[in-house]
Order: sequence, then structure tokens, then C-alpha cells
Amino acid sequence: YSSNQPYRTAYHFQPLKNWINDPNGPMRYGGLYHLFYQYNPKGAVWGNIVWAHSVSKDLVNWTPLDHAIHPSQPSDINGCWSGSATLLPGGKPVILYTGIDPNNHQVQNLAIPKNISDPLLREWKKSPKNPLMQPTFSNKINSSSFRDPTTAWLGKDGFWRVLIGSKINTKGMAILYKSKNFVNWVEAKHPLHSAEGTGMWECPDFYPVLNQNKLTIGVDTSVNGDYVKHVLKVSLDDTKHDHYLIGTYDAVKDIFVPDNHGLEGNHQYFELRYDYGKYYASKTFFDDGKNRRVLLGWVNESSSVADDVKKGWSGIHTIPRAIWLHKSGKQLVQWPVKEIENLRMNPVNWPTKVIKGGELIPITGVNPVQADVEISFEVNDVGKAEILDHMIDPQILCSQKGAAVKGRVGPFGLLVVASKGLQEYTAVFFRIFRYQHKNLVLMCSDQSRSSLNKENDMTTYGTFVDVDPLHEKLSLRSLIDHSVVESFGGEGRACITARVYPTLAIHDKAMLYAFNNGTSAVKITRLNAWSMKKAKIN
Ligand code: DQQ
Repeated sequence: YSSNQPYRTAYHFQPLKNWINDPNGPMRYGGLYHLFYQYNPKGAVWGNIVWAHSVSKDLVNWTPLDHAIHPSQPSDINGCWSGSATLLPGGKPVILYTGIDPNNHQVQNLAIPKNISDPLLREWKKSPKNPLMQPTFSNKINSSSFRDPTTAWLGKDGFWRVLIGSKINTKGMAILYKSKNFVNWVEAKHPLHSAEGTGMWECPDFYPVLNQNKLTIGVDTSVNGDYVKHVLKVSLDDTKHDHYLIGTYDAVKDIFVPDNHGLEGNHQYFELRYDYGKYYASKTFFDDGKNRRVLLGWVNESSSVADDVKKGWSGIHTIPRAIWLHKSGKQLVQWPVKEIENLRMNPVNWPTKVIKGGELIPITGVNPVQADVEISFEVNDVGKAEILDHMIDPQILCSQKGAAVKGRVGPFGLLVVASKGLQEYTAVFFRIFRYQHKNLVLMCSDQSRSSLNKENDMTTYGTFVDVDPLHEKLSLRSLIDHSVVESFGGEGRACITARVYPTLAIHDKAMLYAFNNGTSAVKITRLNAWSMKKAKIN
């Protein structure tokens, strides 16, 4: 099976077959993690959407259960789209999701467990009052732009609040609804937040993060106070990326005020992203078992639809990531949940090693198609870095200066899923610039030579990483799993996920290298690499 399926993953979440997209309603209940997801039971392309369901003890190994929610009543007869779970006080779970009604209008529905003493929450019943929220003439909501309810939070006034993604013309918005009993919902006078020119906001997510000490600790969604900041994430239909804002939630006015307000309309407004590669429709939940907030996201294929149909499946989820506020307060940090480290085996460690300009060093002893690699670099020649004379989009900079373009300080990093003769490779690397007398670190994931099959989307991705290479080591971690490379730069300050479909670098034919294509030598202060065991997934 796996010999003709070189692109199936070994430790990333995916169903046995068919199409998967957004993670839905993640939660911890009955000591288990529950994950629902958008799924087409009938094929490898989007359609016939139901909520498939899997459970896990560790966020790594997953057991499939029957579909939890599927079209069965007028309010969802044409599809059960994305939504979220909320744990009511006392711990009773409820789900709000978008249904597509007989007129193809988007409406919001409630489902509750049939039997809350079943820790597997196998069966769900829908409220006879569905739909609970719907577009009307009076609220001016467009019935094709009204979807993806968030986890609800409880205000001090005893009202639950939930956000629904929407837009009016090109103004994207998170519409706010309130309810005392979770059944009767009333639209608030104004959205929680909106922004001109940003288009449809899909899959909004709104949650508190700690802003003082104990930063990595996560808190429940209803927590607010002086010591928290709030994050508003939206999946922009126009850019197909997950963007976020950090700010404060004014619970009296019921509005979100981003720290960068004033920049509305400027391209910098939605500059922050969870991931600068292929990544969408993500959702967080509070894990009360480990007191952390966990982020799950969907990664679409980069192969052709014809190839997806041929291989019989499409879409994976990322490794769940813990997410918290960076001590600067200016961005979030993400790191794969530590449970994934239980899959590590056969460690390879290098002593400190200098990698000279032009050098390529094989990393042997790990399985290059199923690996976890951590590497850190010390740079001594920052003064020799190339000068960047005007600011440019980092993704464009990465495509102009790919791994094959020689530099001064960098490019250095990893060549992953590489063929022996380097006809195929994916390069994840750093390149350092001087910009306005400061050091600027570029992180790239260069897929341009990832496959000899040119039917694939081989776009290069990139971002700047807020690390000062003069005072800090530059670290990179890549989780490599057959057709996915998930990379974390600067201890999780920048993430880039890429899909790759090599034709030569598959199975035991693939190679892994450290490389330096700059003129300056750099020091590898740390290399720890592991082969990864196969997880039990569905
Ligand atoms: N996917 C769902 C929608 C959501 C979109 C449909 C985002 O609810 O807006 O499968 O990927």
C-alpha cells in the first residue's frame, strides 16, 4: 500500500481516504481529545460535507468514530459546515455549526451530546429550534457570507457571546451574537470587529492569552482581565491565509481593539500570520489537562486535483501546536505539542561543527522522509551581510533569492526530501540582511525544486523572523513527513508549512543535508535529529 502511496503521512492527522478540510469543535472531554473535521465521505474533492470525528489520548494517535454530525434536518440538509464546541459550566459540551439550508442559505445550528456519560461523545442530537441564527432582511446579512461560529465565551453579565464570520461588500467582520441560554441568540448592535477591504472572514477564533509571567500557560476562553490580551484570528477568503491581531477586548463596549489600530487599510494591518506557508481554517481550544492553548490547522494539497483523485485523498492537519504570546507582546509563538516527541527514535547528535560557505553535509542515521530535525546556527559575520536597500515582501525576496542563489551570510539551513543527485530538494533556510543599519533575518521554505513533476504548486514561502543573530542563536526545527514539511524558526516565532511531492526522493531514496550557500562560514551549535515512528491515525 505505502509503496504506491509515497505521499501519505505517517504522523500527521488524516483520514484513511477522501477529502478533509477544516478542524472543527476541538475540545478535551472525558479525559480525551475530540477532533471533528470537515469531510467528504464520497470522494477526494470538496463536497457532501459532514463532521467526521476522531478521539485521542495524546493528540498524536487517533481513533476514528462514526460521523458526529451529518445533514438530517432542513437547517443543514445541504451541508454541515464549520463550527466550534463550548464547554458549559459543569463541563457539558455543546456544538454550534453552520448548516446549509434548502435555499442554500448559511444558518447556525446547535447540537448537544445524546449521552454525556459517554466519554466518546459518539452521538449528537440537534436542537429542534434550529436554526438559531439566520440572515434576515433586517440584519442585512448576506446569506452566503454568514458562517463558522466560534467557541462561545461567558460575560460577567451572564450572557454567552459567539462570533460569526461575515462581510458586507468587501468589509470583513466578526458578527457578535448574545444569549442567556445558548438557544435564543440576539445579534449585537455592532460586530466585535471589522475591517474594510479584507473580504470574507472565515473561521474566526477569539481567545485570551496571558500577558505577564507564565506566558506559555493557556487560559479558558471566558477569561479576561488586566493580565490578558486577546487574539482575533480570521481566515481571509481573499488571501487564503490565517491572519491574526493582538489587542484588548473591551467587555463593556463589547469590541475588540487591536494594538495596531490606526493601521486599518494598510497592508501591515493583517501582516501577522500563524503560518507563512500553506495553512488555513485553524482553530484553538483550551486544554485543561495541560493548561495550554492548542492550535489545529488544515493543510491543503499542492498537487493537481487529478492527482488527488488518483491517490484517493486530499488534505491533512498540522501537528497540534501549543500557542502563546511572545514576551515582546507583539506576536504569538507556536511549538509542536511535546507529546509528538514520543514518536522520536534513533537520535543523531552532532558536536559543534563549522559549515563553510558552499558546503553540503549529509545528516545520516535518520529516516529523511519521516524525521524531526532541530538545528541551531551561530553567525559571527553579521557585518558582512547583504544590504537590503528597500523593504520588500519576504515571500518575494525568498523566491528571488532561493537556496541556489549564492549569498554572503546565508542561505544556510536544511535540504530535506532531497534526491541523491539533488534533482529534487526542498530547502528550509535563513539569509541575513542589513536593513537600515539593523540585522534582518529572512526565513524561507523553497519548494521550487521539490519535484520533477511540474503539475504541483511549488511556490516558495518566506517571512522575516524577529531574532537578533548577534545575540541569539538562530534555530530551526523541521517536521518532515513524506509530503509535508512543517518548519519552525526562532523557537516558534515563525512557522512555514509546505507540501511537496518528490518523484525520486521517496521511501529510502531520500536524503537530508545541512547546507550553506553563503560565502561566510557559520557554526552549527546544535544538531539533534530523530526518525519518527508511525503514529496510529484512524
Ligand atoms: N470551510 C467550510 C466553511 C468555511 C470554509 C466549508 C473554510 O464553513 O468557511 O467546508 O475553509
